[in-house]
Amino acid sequence: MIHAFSGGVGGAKLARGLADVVQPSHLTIVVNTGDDFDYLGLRIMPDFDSVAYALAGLNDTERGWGRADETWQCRDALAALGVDTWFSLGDRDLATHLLRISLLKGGATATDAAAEITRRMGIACRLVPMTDHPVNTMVVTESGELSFQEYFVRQRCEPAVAAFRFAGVNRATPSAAWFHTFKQGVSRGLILCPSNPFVSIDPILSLAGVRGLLRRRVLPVVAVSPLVGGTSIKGPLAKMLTELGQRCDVLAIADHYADFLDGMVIDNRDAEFEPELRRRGLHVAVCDTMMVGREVSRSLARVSLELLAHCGAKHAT
Ligand code: FO1
Repeated sequence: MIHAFSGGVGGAKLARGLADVVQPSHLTIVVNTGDDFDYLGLRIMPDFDSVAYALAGLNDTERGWGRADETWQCRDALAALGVDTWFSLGDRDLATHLLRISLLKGGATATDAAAEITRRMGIACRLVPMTDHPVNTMVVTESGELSFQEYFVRQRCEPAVAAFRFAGVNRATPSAAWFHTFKQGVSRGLILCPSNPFVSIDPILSLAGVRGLLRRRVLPVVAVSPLVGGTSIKGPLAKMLTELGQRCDVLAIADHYADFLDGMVIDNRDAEFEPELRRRGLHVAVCDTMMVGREVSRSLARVSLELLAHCGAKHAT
């Protein structure tokens, strides 16, 4: 079994590559739920849905979130009724939210609902929310604390960030749907998708027992850098690093995971950092990480898996 931790957009692209090259029964993708929130009576799980749509081939590749061939009639009709539609739900996307809320209202957990939705979408690998407990990523900014979607969508990531908090994480446990195989030593390794370390991967690492387990070095861990040429392709990572007073390069990512990381995949444009990463004891692969199409996603998945196997072999010796 291979495990991958993922956020939304960037993670979804690698997830699709992994799903193309790993036997489905051997792949578990664990998705951040810190971005999830309730909107118009629906339970929105943006990162989960971004990965699910990508795996099912339903995603809008241009926008990065939501479904392809989307229409917005419901949103526009809501706006005409005077509803503040700061968060756009497309008509096709709504089908997912309606199905999810009906399952949840019927007593399903988030994991149960995810299993049902992925089954109906024809997704063969295991795609699971990190936890069934409520965890809300809060962004501490100069103008106060904001919920993640308030920060990300309503305020377009404009406020400068000072810190992050995962409200509820102390009462949250990882979902058994993935943590059981993870902690039993069944996993051949963990791939950290090229997602934002602060708001996409850290919520998963903060769940009870996860980071502690990784620190015991029970399985190899490879991170695919979310930075390319010292900047983030999409999303606010580069801005966040700067605002937090950190360096904005692949070394910052390596530092972030330093207590358990074995290897890193970096882009050709960051090759100058390879010697320093190796000096820090990491195994490194350098390749094209800009997943502009399915073939690049696949080849990045292959490179990540090879590096993971290499790290695993070193672990064993
Ligand atoms: N992102 C936006 O920038 N604006 C939106 O209106 C928006 C709506 C939306 C609806 C469903 C969904 O699954 C995702 C949506 N996203 C939207 C993306 C999402 O909020 C973020 O990309 C993630 O939370 C960050 O990983």
